[in-house]
Amino acid sequence: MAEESRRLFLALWPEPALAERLHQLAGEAHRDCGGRIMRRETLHLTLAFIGAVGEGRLPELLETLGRIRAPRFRMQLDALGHWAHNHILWAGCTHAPPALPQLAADIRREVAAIGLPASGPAFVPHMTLLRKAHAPCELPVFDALAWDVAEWVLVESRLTPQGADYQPLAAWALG
Ligand code: 3AM
Repeated sequence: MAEESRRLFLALWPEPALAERLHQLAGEAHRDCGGRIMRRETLHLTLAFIGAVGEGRLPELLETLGRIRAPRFRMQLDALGHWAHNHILWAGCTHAPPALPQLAADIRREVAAIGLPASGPAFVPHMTLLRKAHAPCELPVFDALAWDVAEWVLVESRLTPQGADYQPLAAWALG
């Protein structure tokens, strides 16, 4: 019988209060750009997308990721943007703290080192708020949202007719 596989990625997951604020922003942007509003509980910042991983490789992946050491950091979500190529309306930061791309690079390197595809486009930190969104005429103005990042998570993505359903599988604290 074929081995079960899981569709995996690594991400930062906001606390409910921050997710709520981002969800409100998504609603404001939606008035102008339309598209599909991401559900509050699915909002995240992807660090690396791995894709299908066979069950048998999970222990090795967990052990490898668990060896990564990285500092806590604070991020200011102070920007909204729209990408024409994939019709995403996103929230991000004008100046990402260096620890953020460093964490993403460390993860991608370690995942690649055990022969898994830590692929995806070059790392551009963003949180998808709307999909299939038109280019905005005018983006909502908002006060920067501070995010004290204390952990990162391994998440399973299950594709359903209602959209992706995300299940956290493991979390690692930042030092
Ligand atoms: O964080 P965002 O919303 O930009 O689009 C998927 C989502 O990105 C992306 O991984 C994130 C969590 O699902 N994703 C899905 N399939 C992908 C692939 N084959 C992918 N990223 C790269 N390659």
